Amino acid sequence: MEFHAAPVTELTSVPEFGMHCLIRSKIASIRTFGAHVFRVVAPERRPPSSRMPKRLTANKLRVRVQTFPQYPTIVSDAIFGGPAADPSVKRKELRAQLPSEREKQLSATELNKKVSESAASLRAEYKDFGVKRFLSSVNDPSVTWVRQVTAARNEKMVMGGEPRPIDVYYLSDMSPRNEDGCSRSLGDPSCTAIAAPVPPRERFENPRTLNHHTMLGAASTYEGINTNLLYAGTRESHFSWHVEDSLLQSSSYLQKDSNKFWFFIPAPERPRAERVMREHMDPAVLAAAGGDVSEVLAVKACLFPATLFLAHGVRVGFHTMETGDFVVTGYRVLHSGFNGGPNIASAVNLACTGWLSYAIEHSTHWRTKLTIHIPFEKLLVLAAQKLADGE
Ligand SMILES: O=C(O)CCC(=O)C(=O)O
Repeated sequence: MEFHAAPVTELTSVPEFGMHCLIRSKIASIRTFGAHVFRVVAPERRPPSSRMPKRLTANKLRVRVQTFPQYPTIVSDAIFGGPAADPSVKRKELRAQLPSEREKQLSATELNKKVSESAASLRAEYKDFGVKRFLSSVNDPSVTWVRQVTAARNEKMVMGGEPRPIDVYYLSDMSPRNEDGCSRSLGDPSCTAIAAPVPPRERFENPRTLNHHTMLGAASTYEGINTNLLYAGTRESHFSWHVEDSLLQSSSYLQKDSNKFWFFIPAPERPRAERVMREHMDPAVLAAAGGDVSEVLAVKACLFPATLFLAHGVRVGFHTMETGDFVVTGYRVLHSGFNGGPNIASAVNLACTGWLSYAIEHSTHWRTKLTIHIPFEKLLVLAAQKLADGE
């Protein structure tokens, strides 16, 4: 079985009133393939880029520090021939069993230096870097945490083998500058109740306008959901398997430079994919998550190789994202991927009425848990009002 290619529609321009109509026209394709790609071929037709926030030289940036090969922790010991977890041993809570999200505060100068050192080490060590190398390095046993039991019968994690992982820096989830005038970012002057007039062209041409016409356009501001965030990728930086908050659709636009590589699991394949994860996940981790795979996924630390799903009969989509591509993932579509080198992407969530059934399911599942609850009932009423007003 092979990855299926996500379908690509070539565009000669971004439609004046945003892309939501185009996206809606491809809903069936998104459901089948997990994602649909809109490629704005001509550079001069592409929307203007969102820009990184201005910063003073002294300002520190919050940078995610990853490794290549990645630290996997949540696969079953059985994968590497280890003993099964001992149920009598005291376990930590879920987050403590997963790789700690390493972060560093770096100035732009420090970051640039680290990124070039990292790229040089990676080039020296992995000349053949690409999709194949990435997939074979996910859950590489030489960088696997091994469980050890202390005298007090507690469990601790130590690194197995003699790993030589290289630090990789990912500047992700960055709020862009507000000057775009799309009124969706906190602090944007037009985010106030009485918005300052903004030239329509500026709005419509910007990738951030994607959700102005979707149900989320009527929602209050949820930073990173209906405001876009920027992702400054570096060689070998990755994003783990996850679904979007509130099971929303996502749209990621590659503004410039190196390719981003994506894997998608279409929504109908989700139960099968969850079964594969459940079977290969460390039982202790799963137990800490109350047996709920979505709880583990929510921590965004799952690094199963996409080929594992393929090998178990799950349909998996793949796409090599180029500059000018909008990758739109469907509701509740699991996706993961990595960056081939330095690049900048801008991503935002969106929701059409098809989202409602997912919103109900999501709120039922997460009702008692700490997460963002988008008041979908209110959005439904607002959407109905808009319709009644002929908008
Ligand atoms: O580019 C990234 O790191 C995250 C991509 C993603 O998951 C999305 O845009 O939905």
